[in-house]
Amino acid sequence: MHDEYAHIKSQDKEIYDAIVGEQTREAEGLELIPSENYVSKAVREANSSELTNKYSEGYPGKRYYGGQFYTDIVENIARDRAKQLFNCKFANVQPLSGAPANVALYFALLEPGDTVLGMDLSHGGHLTHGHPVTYLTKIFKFVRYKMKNPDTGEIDYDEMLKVAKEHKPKIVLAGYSAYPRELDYTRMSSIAKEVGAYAVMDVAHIAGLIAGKAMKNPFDYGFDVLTTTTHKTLRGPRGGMILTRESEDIGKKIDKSVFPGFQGGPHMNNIAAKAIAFGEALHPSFKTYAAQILKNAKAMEKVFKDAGIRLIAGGTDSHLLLADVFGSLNIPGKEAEIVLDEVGITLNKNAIADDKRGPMDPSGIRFGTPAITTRKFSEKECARVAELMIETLKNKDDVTKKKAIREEIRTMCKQFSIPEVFV
Ligand code: DSN
Repeated sequence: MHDEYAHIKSQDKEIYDAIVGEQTREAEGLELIPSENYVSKAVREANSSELTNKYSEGYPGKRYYGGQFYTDIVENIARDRAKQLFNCKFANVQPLSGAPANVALYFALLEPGDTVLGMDLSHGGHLTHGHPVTYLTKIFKFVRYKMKNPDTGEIDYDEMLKVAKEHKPKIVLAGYSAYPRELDYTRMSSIAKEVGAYAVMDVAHIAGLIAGKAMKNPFDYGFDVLTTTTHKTLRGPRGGMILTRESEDIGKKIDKSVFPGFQGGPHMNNIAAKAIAFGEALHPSFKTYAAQILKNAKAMEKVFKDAGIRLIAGGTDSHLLLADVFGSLNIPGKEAEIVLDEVGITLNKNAIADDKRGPMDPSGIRFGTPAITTRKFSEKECARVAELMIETLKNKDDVTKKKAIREEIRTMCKQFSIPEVFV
């Protein structure tokens, strides 16, 4: 099993041990962090290929260094597959991850001092959507909209329009890292048009669900730009990407902003891995995978609801759930994360809407189904995992009970080993 790392083993024992440790942790535990997944062996092979040796500043056909015959092939394929997946006309596949993709996009479309209208961070927005700890807030202005009611998840579109009219943003931004509902894209893009802004969505969390046609594609409802990571539901290597529905003009600005505006040489090994993952996502089986992610999340939602545990937004339309464990079980998010880790379930503590507790020990936990669905869990196993989560939390000090749960999870993991081939 570990022979694939024979060279690391003979050369660098410390790193070898850490890699094998991680390999075992992933094999023997359940990954419920909704932004994580398992990639295919083909994706991992591309990531460790000779392409890591090559500098390729520029774009296919227009590079600054020689020797680009094969890198151009790889990047063109990645771009074409991305456009096909998201039904759009332009793709830049060079962003090193989601945060750099968002920063490059802001600099492509905005001037210093311009305004972005995004989701309130405590209601599910992301750091790069204007958290005060980021440098972005020194350059651009960020104004907010929220959910109207955290128990239904409905976005306050009237407030969004009001704030948009008042602040005249250049970007109306959708897309969240802790919000589980479908959006009214038509309403959002019309608000953007009304104030002369670009409608942009950071689809990082749900990119695979859009590509797999399990959730709506914002481009079909008037959105101009999507940014994303490639490693969450899309099940590719860690990385980012920017897509635009039509405009050649925006595309040119984005290319210039990613390179030379913001990044240096693209990571061509990673772009090859993206191309392979996009190829997998174009395969018909990916639609089945995406649909199953949603069914599995619904199965977990039912168990939590039946147990009377409050779910933010009242449940989920996507791959993720956010449970108010402090409000419902009097267990802080941090403790819940630790206790569940002890039985082999990895998830993350997370702030809930208008959380009274601090970000390092918030009221909620966030979890989801992309990785366990890759493992071929169906609704039955997901419901059982949800039951085990609740049982663990309710018996957090019962060592014997937790040991039994750990064993049950180990057995499930053996039965559903992590696959290496998806198509
Ligand atoms: N860290 C990612 C997540 O877990 O949602 C977002 O960048």
